[in-house]
Amino acid sequence: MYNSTAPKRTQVAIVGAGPAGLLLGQLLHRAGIDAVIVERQSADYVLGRIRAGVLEQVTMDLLDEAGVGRRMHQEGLLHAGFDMLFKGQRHRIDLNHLTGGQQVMVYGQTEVTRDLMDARQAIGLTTIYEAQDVSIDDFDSQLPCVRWRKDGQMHELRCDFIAGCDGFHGICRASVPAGAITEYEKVYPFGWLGLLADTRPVHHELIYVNSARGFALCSQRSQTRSRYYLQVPLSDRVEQWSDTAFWDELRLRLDPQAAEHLDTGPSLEKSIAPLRSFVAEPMRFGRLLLAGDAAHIVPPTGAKGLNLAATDVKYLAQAFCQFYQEHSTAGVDHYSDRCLRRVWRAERFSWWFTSLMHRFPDSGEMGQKLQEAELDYLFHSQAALQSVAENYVGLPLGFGESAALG
Ligand code: RFL
Ligand code: PHB
Repeated sequence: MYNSTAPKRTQVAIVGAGPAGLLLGQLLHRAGIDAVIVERQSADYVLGRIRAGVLEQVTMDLLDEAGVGRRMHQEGLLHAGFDMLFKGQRHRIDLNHLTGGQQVMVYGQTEVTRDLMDARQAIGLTTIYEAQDVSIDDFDSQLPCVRWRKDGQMHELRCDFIAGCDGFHGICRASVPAGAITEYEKVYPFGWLGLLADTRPVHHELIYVNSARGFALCSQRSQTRSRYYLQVPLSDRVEQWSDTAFWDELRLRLDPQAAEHLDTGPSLEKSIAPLRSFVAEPMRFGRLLLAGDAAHIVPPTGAKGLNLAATDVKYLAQAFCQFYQEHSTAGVDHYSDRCLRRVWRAERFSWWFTSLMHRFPDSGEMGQKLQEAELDYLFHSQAALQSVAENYVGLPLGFGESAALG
C-alpha cells in the first residue's frame, strides 16, 4: 500500500513517521525538497497510538500550511475555554476572553497523523515502514547516512541532513556521543490511565480535576467519543483496571452534576503513560537535527507535546529552505536556540500545571496547603487566570526569535 522502494540518496532523511516526521515531510515536499521517511513500526501501529487531543492555533496554521487542514476544520471542535474542578466547584478558564479571542482545537493526534499519511500517500512520497535495526552514521560529515534492514536486506540511504523525529525512545538522540549532549529530566511519581470510549462527552469543554482521590481529566475526540484520564500510582498495571473500575473511580473524582451525567460504555483503548519532563540540549549535532519528543518531553497536563513538535518542525523546515534556496546555513545554525527557548517555556508551564493539579504522595500537609493556596489565588486573580490562559493557548510563532538571533 505505501511506497516502500528504498532509494539510495535524498536531501533530508527523516527518522520516525510520527506527527513530527510526517509534518516535516509534507512541508519539505511543498518547498521542493526531497525527503525519505524511515519508520520502525507499521502504519497501522502508528495510527493505533492514542495520544494528544488539543491543538494550538499555531499548530492549526501549520497543518493548513502543509495542506492537510481540511478535515480538521470540518470535524475538529473549537474550544473557547475549559473547566477546572477543585473542592467540588468548577471554575471556567475563559480562553477567548482572557487572551483576546484565542481558542484551541480538539482534534486527535490519530486524525492529524491519518491526514498527513493520506496526503503523503496521495503524492506518492517514500515512507519505509517496518524498518528494522535503524541506525545513523556520519552526521559529523557532509554526507550522513541512515541504515536499516527490511525483508532480510540491509539498506543504506545517504543524505545531506538527518531529521531525528523518532520520539523519546528513538535511536537518533542515543547516537550522539555522550559528552556532546546535556539531558535534564524529572520523572513524576504517578502515571495517567487513559480510556477511550464511544460515549457522549460529560461536558462540551474539557474538565481538569484536582480531587482528594487524585487528578482526572475529561476530554473528548468528537461529540460521540470521549477520552478520560485518571492519575494512578506508577505500580498500577492496566490489566488491574476493568472498565467498571475506571468509570467508578472517575465518578468519585467528579462533581455531583458531572458524575450524574457521565455516560459510560466499553473501552476502545486503555493504557497507562508515565509522566516526565525532559530536555536534551542542544537539539543539533552537525548534520543531525532532533525534533519533537526525540528532543523533549512534557507531562501531558498542559497539552503541549504535539504542539511543540509542530513548531520544531516549522523551524526545521524553514532552516532547510534557507539552506537549499538561499544557500545559507543560518537557519540550521540557529535551529536549536530558536526551539529551546520555546521548549523551556512549555516545560515550565507543563510542570507547573502538573504540580497544581495532581496529588503528590510525598508532598506532606505543607505541600498540600500550598497547592490549595495556589489554586485559591488562581481562581481569584485576573492576572493569574490570564497567565494560565496565555500559556494554554500557546506562544506566538515569533517567540524566541530575538533570544536566538540577538
Ligand atoms: P512520536 O509520536 O513518538 O513519533 C516518533 C516515531 O518514531 C518512531 N521510531 C522510530 N523510527 C525509526 N527507527 C527507530 N529506531 C525508531 N524509534 C521510534 C516511532 O515508532 C514513532 O512513530 O513523536 P513525535 O512525532 O515527536 O510527536 C510527539 C507527540 O506524539 C507527543 O508529544 C504528544 O502525543 C504528547 N501529548 C500531547 N501533546 C499535545 O500537544 N496535546 C495533548 O493534548 C497531548 N496529550 C500526549 C497527550 C501524550 C500522551 N502520552 C501517551 C505520553 C496525552 C498522552 C496520554
Ligand atoms: C487528550 O484529549 O488526550 C488530552 C487533552 C488535554 C490534555 C492532555 C490530553 O492536557
